[in-house]
Amino acid sequence: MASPISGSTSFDPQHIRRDFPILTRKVNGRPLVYFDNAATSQTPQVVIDAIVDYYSRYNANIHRGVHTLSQEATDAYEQARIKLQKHFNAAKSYEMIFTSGTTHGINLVASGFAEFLDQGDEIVVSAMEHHSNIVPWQMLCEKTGAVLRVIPMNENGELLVEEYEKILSNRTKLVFCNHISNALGTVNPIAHIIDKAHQVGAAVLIDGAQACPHLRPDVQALDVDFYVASAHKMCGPTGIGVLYGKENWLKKLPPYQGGGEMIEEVTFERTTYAGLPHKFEAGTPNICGGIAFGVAVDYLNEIGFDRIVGYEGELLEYATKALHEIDGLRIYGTSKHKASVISFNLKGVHPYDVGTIVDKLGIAVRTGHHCAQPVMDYYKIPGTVRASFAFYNTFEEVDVLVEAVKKAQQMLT
Ligand code: 7TS
Repeated sequence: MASPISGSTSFDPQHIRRDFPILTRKVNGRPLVYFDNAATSQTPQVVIDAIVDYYSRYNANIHRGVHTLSQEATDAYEQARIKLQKHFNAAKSYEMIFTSGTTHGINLVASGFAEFLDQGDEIVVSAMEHHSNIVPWQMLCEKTGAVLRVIPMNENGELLVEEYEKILSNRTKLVFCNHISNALGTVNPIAHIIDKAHQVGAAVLIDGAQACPHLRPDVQALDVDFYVASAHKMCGPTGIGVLYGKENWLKKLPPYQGGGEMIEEVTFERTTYAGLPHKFEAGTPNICGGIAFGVAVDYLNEIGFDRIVGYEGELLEYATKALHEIDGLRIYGTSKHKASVISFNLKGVHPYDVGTIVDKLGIAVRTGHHCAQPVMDYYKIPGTVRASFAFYNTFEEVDVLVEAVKKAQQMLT
């Protein structure tokens, strides 16, 4: 299939690729084709520079020193929090809590909610959650006697919204759903999910790990109670993420960890906690990571999410069509509302074997259950091959993948 002209949305991926040093490397003697962006994205030079600059010029602990370096580091870290506030359109910068990533943010909320749940209360999750949005709620149910309910999905990988509405009742205390599924790429109707949950008085946490690389959520417009994301899927470093929480919820939730910097006053008899956001940020945080996260968000906004989503949509359409043409290839996740994630299998072939062969050809894809075993159980498969695209990928790279999958098929069947 002939590739369409790259940049038909006034987008020049070749120009953008120059920002990413890793994209020039070879793997197994071939140019790297990086299609594992849903696992982690690659890092542009500006973010690498910010990390080097921090450790070269102003590495110091924050919020505790009067010396210049400490003040510079504190300012840069707090500036990053403000960048995140603006990015997510939160009302207050202290509603943005730095975490180590999505998993940490979810666990922080789950552990705090133990105080608000009674026997028989209900927690609702979707059928297409990542394990990090299932296991913490199961642990919470064990601790509190609450019951986990599941929003089912259909063969296309779309949530059954009418079933969700039937599950909701005055017993529902919390609803959790991913904005975009990592295993299927489905973009879920979260505005509707949030609205319906609020009608029965339940709080909602949206897992934005897969959405934030592709779109810019407006937490006030969504009226969401909690929203979590990881920097490493947004061109930032690993080990840093953000939890947005509405001020009233964050005030009510107890701290997740005790330690330095999260207190107002400590005696051996009693401790009073610091205000937001420090109450949830015990100990020395990932200072450099926070600063670099802010730089990554600036970088994405400079490119512009409209352009990112437009171009990735073209890549998705092109790749879907080309892969469909391979006999015996099935794509899982065919919702009309999809991000640039394609999960597929070749008939009679284990996904791991496809992954191994395409790696030999320089292509990075993920294989396995993608930490979403219930999704795999639904389709009665052990896993899939998953190609996930970012704005720095090209149509030519899709062609390389399609040829490699054909080759794998010839070798394995
Ligand atoms: N939620 C979703 C929807 C995810 O896709 C992931 C990571 C997480 C939560 C956890 O994020 P973390 O940054 O705390 O690890 N997903 C994947 C993936 O699809 N392949 O590798 C990691």
